[in-house]
Amino acid sequence: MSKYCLKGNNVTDEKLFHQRRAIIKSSIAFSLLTFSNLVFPNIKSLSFSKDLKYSTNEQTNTLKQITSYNNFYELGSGKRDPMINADKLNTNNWQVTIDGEVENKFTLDTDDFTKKFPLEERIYRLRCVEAWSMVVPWIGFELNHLIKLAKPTYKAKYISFESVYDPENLPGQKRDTLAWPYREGLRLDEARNPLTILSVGLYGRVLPNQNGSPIRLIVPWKYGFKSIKSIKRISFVENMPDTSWNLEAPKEYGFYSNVNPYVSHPRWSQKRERRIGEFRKRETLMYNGYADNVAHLYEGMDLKKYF
Ligand SMILES: Nc1nc2c(c(=O)[nH]1)N[C@H]1C(S)=C(S)[C@@H](COP(=O)(O)O)O[C@H]1N2
Ligand SMILES: [Mo]
Repeated sequence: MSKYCLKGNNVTDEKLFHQRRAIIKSSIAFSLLTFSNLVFPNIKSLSFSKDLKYSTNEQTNTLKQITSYNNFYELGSGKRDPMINADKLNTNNWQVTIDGEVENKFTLDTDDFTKKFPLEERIYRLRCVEAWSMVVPWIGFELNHLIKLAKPTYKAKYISFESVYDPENLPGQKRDTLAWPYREGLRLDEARNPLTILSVGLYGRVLPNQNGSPIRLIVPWKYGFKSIKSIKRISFVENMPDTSWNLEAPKEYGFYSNVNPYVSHPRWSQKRERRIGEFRKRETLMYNGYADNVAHLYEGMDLKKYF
């Protein structure tokens, strides 16, 4: 038995234990099975360069932490639901539509993500509005590359993003827990900032379903909910778009949602956060530590009003 053998893991969740037992039983070469093979059913690895300019050198969270403690309401509202229901997300023949106020409307399929854009590994902190955080080695490309292909017209001031809508298969969409499909938005200059990426993988492989396969946004200076998963449509628009969390609770979730330890959520403080895997809390940093890159975007704005 190698140290990677599943039997060696101290799994506490019983359902998970039985799922794994089933997988072990059905596997011929079970002694070679690793956690990574479980999480990445599509073992396709990606080729990418390592970014040093924007990546943090903090310790990354483990693959297990990154794929078993998630928010993905389409797959359920519990932190383990996205992992348990991961196979309910069908990513076959995926297409993303790019439309709205642009000179070039187009669609991208999954192969285009890796063929049309230079992939980089970006190690970013992700700070959830619920006051926990993780460090993830994302693989992706700058959203600005896609924006340049689309050529926004002078009318385009914002970008609106829409996730998958598939209530037949996605358990969370059978109820109206949120305004489906999940929607998010950015101001065009925020979208063009080099920190903003579209991610197609993590830890060197294509994205696990629970992390928003096949393509999701990452905006590291904003609360995690802005980083919309499993994107189907990217529209360039003139007016500030609706976002699912703002529609749900406008007093709690504003359009900007920049990480800000000085503006509390109405129900809790944002001063500190728990890094998943750690016990002692960390101080939350302004703009999640990316102030040098993004503070200029909000100069002169009242951040209490535009939260
Ligand atoms: N479509 C969609 N995207 C989503 C969510 C969601 O429920 N649906 N949850 C958001 C929230 S609240 C967070 S914190 C991050 C979590 O990303 P992760 O699970 O990859 O860490 O995804 C965001 N993107
Ligand atoms: Mo979140």
